[in-house]
Amino acid sequence: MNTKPKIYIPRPNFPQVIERLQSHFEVIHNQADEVVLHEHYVAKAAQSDGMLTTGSDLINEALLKACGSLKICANMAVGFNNFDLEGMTRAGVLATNTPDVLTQTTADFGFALLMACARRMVESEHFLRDQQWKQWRFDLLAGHDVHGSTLGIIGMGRIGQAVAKRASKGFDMKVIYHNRTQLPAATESALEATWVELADLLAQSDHVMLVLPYSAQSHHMIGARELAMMKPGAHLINIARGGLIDEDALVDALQSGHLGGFALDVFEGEPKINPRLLTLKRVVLTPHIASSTIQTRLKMSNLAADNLIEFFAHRKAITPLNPQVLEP
Ligand code: 8YV
Repeated sequence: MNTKPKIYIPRPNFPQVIERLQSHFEVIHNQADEVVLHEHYVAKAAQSDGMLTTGSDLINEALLKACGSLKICANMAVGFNNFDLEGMTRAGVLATNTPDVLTQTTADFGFALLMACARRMVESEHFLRDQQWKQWRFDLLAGHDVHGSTLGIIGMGRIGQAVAKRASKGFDMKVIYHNRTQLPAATESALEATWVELADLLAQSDHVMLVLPYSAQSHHMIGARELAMMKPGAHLINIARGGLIDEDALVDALQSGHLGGFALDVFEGEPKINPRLLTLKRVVLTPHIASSTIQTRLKMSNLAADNLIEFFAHRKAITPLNPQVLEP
């Protein structure tokens, strides 16, 4: 008897994608959105041949050890810091992610956070709802211009470039960026973006946006020292991963009056939030939703599903992260 491969999906997902997967696989899913205790998660993964994971589902050495039949983890995310990629490769487990499909949506949201933060939109709404608006004032909730100002982008991959395009073409901003590798001259000129050293980027930018991958090397790359190097009154926006920033240093930099504000879509230890962040006014805090439009999340989910289907049907993948696993 031909048994179907087993796929474990630890978090709720689009019913139509689950249905698609059910026509190829035996699917163990959690549509009820029950909080999965770590040991149950490992136990279910251990019965599976493949998983459809999200950025919150850890695939580490211990899980790989316990899950001998696991052959593929298809992440519904472009980031994959939840994967021990080297461990997966050693264990012969294929890792895939969902690049491209979320680029524009995520860049839109980064820009929305930049505008909301610079123009103090969330704080203004609270002010109004709290019935504090008594009369017009010349400096009422005055923010900082976005158009014509300088945006510093740290990490110039697909999403960074999509943010740069919005900034230079749509808002006439000066765009500087810092990245391990400099973009080809033609791309730089099309984006009107200039590579600078990190220290120069921090010193010159009115707004700094983080769009780089998180790793042991980039952990807390923005700490007290880097924050002090930022222009007084500047804004910091993070749509990458929370662990890039030392959150306590960030709160200190705002409370001292050095920073003008910040906007975070990602947090270290999310969904738990550093309680100090919750007491601040000139900040915008959102629950990791930069890629969250129905259209884009559906594309991400289908791409993760396509990777699973392609792998079990043809031992191939559309967006593999460790393609060496597929080599004979
Ligand atoms: C996801 C993300 O929503 O793609 C990423 O790397 O951060 C987000 O788009 C999140 O990781 C859930 O998978």
